[in-house]
Amino acid sequence: MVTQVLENVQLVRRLSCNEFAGCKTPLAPNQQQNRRLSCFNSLNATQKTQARPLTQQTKQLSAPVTKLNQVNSNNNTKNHDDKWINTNGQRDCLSNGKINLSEEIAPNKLTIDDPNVPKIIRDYIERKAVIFNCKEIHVCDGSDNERKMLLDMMVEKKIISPLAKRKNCWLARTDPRDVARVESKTYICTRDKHDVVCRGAAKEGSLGNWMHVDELDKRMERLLPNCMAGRTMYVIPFSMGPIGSPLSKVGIQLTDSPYVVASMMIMTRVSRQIFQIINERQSDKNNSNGEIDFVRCIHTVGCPLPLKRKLINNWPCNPEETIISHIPERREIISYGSGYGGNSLLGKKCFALRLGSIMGHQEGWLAEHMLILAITNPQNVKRYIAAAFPSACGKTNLAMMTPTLPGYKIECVGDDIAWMRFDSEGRLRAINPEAGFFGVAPGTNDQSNPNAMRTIEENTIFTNVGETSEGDIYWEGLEEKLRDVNTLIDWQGNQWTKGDVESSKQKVAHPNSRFCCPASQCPIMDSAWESPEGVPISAIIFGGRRPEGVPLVYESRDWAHGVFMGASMRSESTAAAEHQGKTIMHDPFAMRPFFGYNFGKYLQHWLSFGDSKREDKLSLPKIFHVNWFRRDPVSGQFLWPGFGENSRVLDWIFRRCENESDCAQETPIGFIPTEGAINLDGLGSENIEFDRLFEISRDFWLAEQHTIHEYLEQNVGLDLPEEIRQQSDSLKKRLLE
Ligand code: GTP
Ligand code: SPV
Ligand code: MN
Repeated sequence: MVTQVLENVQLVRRLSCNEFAGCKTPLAPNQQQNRRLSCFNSLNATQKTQARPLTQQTKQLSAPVTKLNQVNSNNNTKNHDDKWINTNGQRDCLSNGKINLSEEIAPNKLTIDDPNVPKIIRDYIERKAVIFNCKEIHVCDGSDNERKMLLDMMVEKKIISPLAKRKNCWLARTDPRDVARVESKTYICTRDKHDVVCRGAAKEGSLGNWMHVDELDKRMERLLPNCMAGRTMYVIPFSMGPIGSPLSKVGIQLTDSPYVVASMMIMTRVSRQIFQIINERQSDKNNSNGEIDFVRCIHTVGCPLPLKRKLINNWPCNPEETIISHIPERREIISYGSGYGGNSLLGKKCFALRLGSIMGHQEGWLAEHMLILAITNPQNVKRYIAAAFPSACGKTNLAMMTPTLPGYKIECVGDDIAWMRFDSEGRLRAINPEAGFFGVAPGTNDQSNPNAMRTIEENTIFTNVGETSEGDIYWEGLEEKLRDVNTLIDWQGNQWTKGDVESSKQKVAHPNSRFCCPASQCPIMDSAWESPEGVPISAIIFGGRRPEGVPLVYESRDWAHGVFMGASMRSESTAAAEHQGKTIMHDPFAMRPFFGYNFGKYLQHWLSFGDSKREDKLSLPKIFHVNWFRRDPVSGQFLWPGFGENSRVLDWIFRRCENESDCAQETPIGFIPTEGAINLDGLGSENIEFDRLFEISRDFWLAEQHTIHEYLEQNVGLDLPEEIRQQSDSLKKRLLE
C-alpha cells in the first residue's frame, strides 16, 4: 500500500519539502512570527489532487483542508480566561489561568480554520499550541501520503534509517536512557488519594502511584510552557477499536515526536473521521450530562529547541524530568520526557488500559492486559479465548501461534489489550482496541513465531534491534541469520563481528527492543478481528513466568476463585519496565503497572459479574492459569517446550469449555488435567515429564498462599473484598486437608 503511492508522494515532496514540518532548520525564537502551514496544508487544491493516489482522491477532495492561520494576538491569560474552560465546564491542563502567556513565550497564536475540526478541539489545540510554543501545527489525516512524508522526513533528519533488506521498514535507535516504560514515574492524578491507593494499605505505590491533580498541574505549569519550542506539534485524531464501533473510544493526541506519529498510525486508527464523531456526539441531544467524549492526550519529548545538550542517537528525551500522568476527571493524559513505547504511544497503556479500566469500572465493562485468540478444533468448532500475561511473558506469541497439534487452527484478534463487555444475551464480548502490534523482538524467529516473522516483513518500524551490514534486522534468537552476515551494528550503534556475537555476553538487541507493525499484515488475523460487536469469550487465562512450583495449567473452581487466581498472579520481572534482575514480582491480572483505579474496587468490579444476586444472567467464561516457564532446578532448562506446543494446553482448555469432565482432576489449587489428558502425541513424550509439570507441592503452595495473603492484606488493606480473603483462607484449608 505504501509503495503504491510512492510516485505521488515524490510529487508532493517536490512541491512541499521545504514547507514540511521539520525539513527546515529550527527557527530562532525571534523568527517564529514566520510560523507556517505544514505539509499538505501549504499546497493548493490542484496540487493536492495531483499529489494524491487516485484511490484517495475522492475522499480527500471532499474533506475540507485544514488551514492554519497565523494571527497576531496579544494573548494574555485574562482575555482568554473563558477559553481555558472547555464547553463541558471541565478545566483541562493548565486551565487555572496561572500561566503568564507573555509575549516572549507566545508572540503569535496559531489557529485552525477547518469547519470539520469541532470547535471544542480547535480551541483545545490552539490553546496548547500557544502554551507549548510549537513552531507549527500539523493536523494528521492518517493517509499513506502523510505516512510516507513523515518517514522520509525522519530518514532525512536521521531519526530513523531504512532497512535495505526489508520493504518499507525502518530502524530507530533510542537514547539508551529511554528504552522501556517507567513505572516509578507513572501517576494517576485525582483529588481523593483513595481513588487510586487502597485504604489502609501498609505499602503504597505498589499498585500504582498517586498524585494530587493540583500537584500535577503545578508540575506541568513548570514543564509544559515552551516545551515544544521550535518543533512541530502533530495532532493525531485516533480511535481505539474499529471506527464507529459501540465498544470503541476516540482520542486526540498532541505530540512533538514524528516517530510517535508514525507509530500511532500503525498502532491505532488515525483518521479525520474522528473529528466528525466528536462533533456528532457533542451535538447529540442525549449528551446533556457534559460527558467528555474524547480522551485528551498530550505528549512531548521535553526537548525544546534550541537544545541545551547534545542528543544521543538523534533521540530527543528528557529522562530527568520524565513523568507519565493520567487525569481521569479530565479524561486527559500528559506524558513528558520519553519517546518510548507505552510512555509515548498514548493510545496503548495510558488510554486503553489505565483510563480504559476507569471507564470500564464506571460503565460496567473491563479493559484488560489480554491477548485475544480464536481456536478452531478438528471438528470445526470455534471458540475465543482471552489471556493475561505480564509484559514480555508470551501474549504476542500465544496470540499468533502455529499449533503443532494436528487439526487445530489458531487465529489472532489481538496481542496485548482486550476491551470486554457482557452483551444483552449475557455473553462476554471482546474487541482489540489496537490496530497494530508493538511486540518484543528478541526470541522471535521462524520456529517460535513464524506468523510474527511474516507480519514484520514490511511496513514495520523496529526500535533498538541490531542491524546487519546487509541492511536487515538482527536480535537474539535470529542466530541462523549469521551465516549470511558480514558484520553487525548493535542497538547502541557499535560495530560487531560474527565472532563478537558468539563470544560476547552483551546483547546485540536491547532485551526490550520492539517491532511495530500493522495487525492486518498478520497472516492469521481472525475474520472477526475488527468486528464492531466484538468476539464472544469462552475462557480467560492468567499466566506468568514461574520457574518453580506452578503447574503447566490449572482451572479455577468457579468465577470468584478465578478472580482470586488473577489477584494472586506473580511473575519473574522482565525488561519491559525499569526493573533490574529476575525477581518474582506480584502482578495481579498482569495489570499492576496499568491499573487506573483502586485495586480493591477493581477486584470488586470483577467479582460483581459473578454475583448470584445479579438480575441479568451472565454466561461467565471459565478461568484458567498457565505457566510455560517451569524449569528443571538442576539444569535450568524449561520443562515445557512452549510456543506452538502450547496448543496442547489450549486443546485441554477447549475441551473443558465443551464441558468434557473426565479429563480433569481436582487438587487444592484447582482442576488439573488427568494423566494422559494433555495430548502429547508426536512430542517425543520421553522428554516431557508430566509428573514434574503438574507437581503440586503442599509446602510450596502453603508458602505461596502465605505470600499472596500477606501481599493482599498489605497492599489492598481495607479495600480487599471479603470474598477474596475467603478465597485465600479456603485455599489454605484445602492445602492442609
Ligand atoms: P508485551 O508486549 O511486553 O506485553 O509482551 P508479551 O506478553 O506479548 O510477550 P511476547 O509474546 O512478546 O514474549 C516475550 C518473550 O517470551 C519472547 O522473548 C518470547 O520468545 C518468550 N516466549 C513467549 N512464549 C514463550 C513460551 O511459550 N515459552 C518460552 N520458553 N518462551 C516464550
Ligand atoms: C508492555 O510492556 O506490556 C508492552 C510494551 O506491551 S509497552 O507498549 O512499552 O507498554
Ligand atoms: Mn503489553
